[in-house]
Amino acid sequence: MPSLFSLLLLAVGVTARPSLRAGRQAGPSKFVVRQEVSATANRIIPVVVGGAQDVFVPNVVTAAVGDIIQFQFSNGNHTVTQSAAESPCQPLQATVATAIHSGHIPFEDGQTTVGTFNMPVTSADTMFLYCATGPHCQEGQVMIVNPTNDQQILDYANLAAASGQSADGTTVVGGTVASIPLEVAAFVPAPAEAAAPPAAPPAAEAPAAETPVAEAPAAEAPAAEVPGTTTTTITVPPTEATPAPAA
Ligand SMILES: [Cu+2]
Repeated sequence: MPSLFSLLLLAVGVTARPSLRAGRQAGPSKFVVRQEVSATANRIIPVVVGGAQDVFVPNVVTAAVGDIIQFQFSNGNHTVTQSAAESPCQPLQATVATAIHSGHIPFEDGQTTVGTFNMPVTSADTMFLYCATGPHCQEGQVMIVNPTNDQQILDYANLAAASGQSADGTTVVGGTVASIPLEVAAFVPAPAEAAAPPAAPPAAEAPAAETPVAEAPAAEAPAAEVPGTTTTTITVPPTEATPAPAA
């Protein structure tokens, strides 16, 4: 009896899996791109690079030969660089001269155009891509074109996370660097950082009441990882002696 019951459980487990998978694919709208992209060729497939998070969206694309993947570079400074499957975060360019590399393409607050890298798909082979900026690759900024199974992107991301450091590509290869107007881009830029705080206030006491507007958004700005963008908005009064009664 127990064995029959466990057999039943097994059967249920087996049949449940496909529907789980289907549910996953049907999930967020960004993955709809993947489903629509399988049949015909000669389409432009947008992929957003960076933004509020250092990722590719979507990070799995099924493309036909003749399609063009248009990487649209959002906030930060990123690349699209091809690696071998087993060597994430390392440029395949080092051994294969035709391997993809976009170069570094930034997006800064206030930009009205968006840098793009238009990559024609010339082969149906699986292609492994990463961002070569800083630790972005280790942090998960990787993607796959034409994966052979659903697990591949996870394996690639895990391998990337375990890799030591990224290496940069050297030459822009495999696509065209261009730009599009921001209003037709596939993303809304991350909120601009608060404007630089006003020059040092002459009086130490006055500004406290005047500045509540400037302080709130600055703390929320998600740009902690962007190199060279240190916003020091917290104005600490010179006097430290403030015996706080609270523990
Ligand atoms: Cu990046």
